[in-house]
Amino acid sequence: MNTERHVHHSWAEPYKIKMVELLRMTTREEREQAIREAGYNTFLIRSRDVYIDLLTDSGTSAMSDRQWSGLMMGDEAYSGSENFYHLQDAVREYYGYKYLVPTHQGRGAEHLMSRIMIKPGDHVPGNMYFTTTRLHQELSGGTFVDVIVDEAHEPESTQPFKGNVDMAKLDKLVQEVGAERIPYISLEGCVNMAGGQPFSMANLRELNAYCREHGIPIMLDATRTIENAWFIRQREDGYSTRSVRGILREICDLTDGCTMSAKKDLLVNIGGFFCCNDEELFLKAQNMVVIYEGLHTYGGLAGRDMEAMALGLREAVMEEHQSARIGQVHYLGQKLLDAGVPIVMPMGSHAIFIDAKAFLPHLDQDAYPAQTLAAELYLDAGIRCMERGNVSAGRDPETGKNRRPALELVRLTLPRRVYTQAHMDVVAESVYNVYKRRHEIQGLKMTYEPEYLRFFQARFEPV
Ligand code: P71
Repeated sequence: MNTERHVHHSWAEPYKIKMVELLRMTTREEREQAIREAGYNTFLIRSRDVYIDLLTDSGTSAMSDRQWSGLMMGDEAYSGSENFYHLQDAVREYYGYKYLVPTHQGRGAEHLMSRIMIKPGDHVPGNMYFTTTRLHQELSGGTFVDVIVDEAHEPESTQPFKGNVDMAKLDKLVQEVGAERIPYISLEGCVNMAGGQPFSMANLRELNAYCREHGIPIMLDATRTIENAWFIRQREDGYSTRSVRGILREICDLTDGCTMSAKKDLLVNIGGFFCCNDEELFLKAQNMVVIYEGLHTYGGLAGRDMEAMALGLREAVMEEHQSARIGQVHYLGQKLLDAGVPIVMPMGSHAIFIDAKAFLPHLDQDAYPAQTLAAELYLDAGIRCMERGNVSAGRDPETGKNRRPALELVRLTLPRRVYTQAHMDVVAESVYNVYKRRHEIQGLKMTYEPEYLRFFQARFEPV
């Protein structure tokens, strides 16, 4: 069934603007002071000093009038809030998992799942690491093992499904450590650290068959899985006329549960959850959530937050929403491509990722090219983006050395329903400005390094 409501070739937004938030523009001098005070770390800049904020798509979406109305329907009962049941209904309808445990955000769900499912000495395969996900696995005594296809680590590879699991890598791990040391495989949709790269349904079906045979559960990181469903519709044979919600359901039916940061796909500013189909696992998660997050019918959220999430989910599965959302990302990407700026291909879901190694080839990776480029972009026009390279990857726990990942990227991340096409033009112009004088750009050295997730709070100085 073709669910397209209008025949059109543009990605135009399926909404109009009812309220606006004024932006502050700064002078070059002000920005120089701000980035110095922030230790050349864009996480540490005050948002009042930012013009266009492309740090993240996490919790930065604009909610609809319906979602704002939903906030007013918050049932702030300590226990059994009506909004919990609305959320449970929506999650069952669209994702299809039996059991739901709300959490304050994604890492709250990762914490529960890692604590419950991982035993010390276990190995947890995944289609590339995510920072918080891997840390929670390690804190539970597990070791993350990367089983994504090789192309995911190659910025120029145009393989349409660079989020796929390499079945040979997975099988090698199973042969080496045995299926009983693998509590689950962690499968992420639109793999963030690879550039927002989707997995294909064909790959998931193969993974499902393999995991059934070996008794390994598949736990989905559902954070951007609706966007992944959109790419399956666009790129995979046999799916072009299928609905996003139908594809989403097919994905979830091939997995055993999920962790979710609702701050992305679900168009809310805060929220997350853990889901599963296994009753025993659910009872453990439901019991553990009361220690760390809150009662099992709110998990650290207000009733109103759960209502906004339930309504956001209904909007997120709309084809016209995904068309505009991803259309805008690709509009920006095309402008950068046309200007000759090296970006990760194919363009992914939530961001355009600049290849900082190719942009600043004269810098060694331990001079932090992506961190440097992020600071330069801020200086040029007040556009804030995020480093996703050597700083984010952290140190190898064995050697204590920087991990020096293959991908050294700067992420221009688009909040959903927030910025306009004209803003994208400004971003492209500013990136091009910096690109023209790339040869003059010098690197950074780290002057302060916190123990965990260093990229959030590390400080730098120009070399
Ligand atoms: C993003 C974030 C937020 C973030 C987190 C850590 C470092 C920098 C920025 C969060 C994710 C995510 C995936 C795939 C789990 C989480 C954690 N992404 N999985 O991209 O992308 O969720 O932030 O709600 O705790 O800016 P949480």
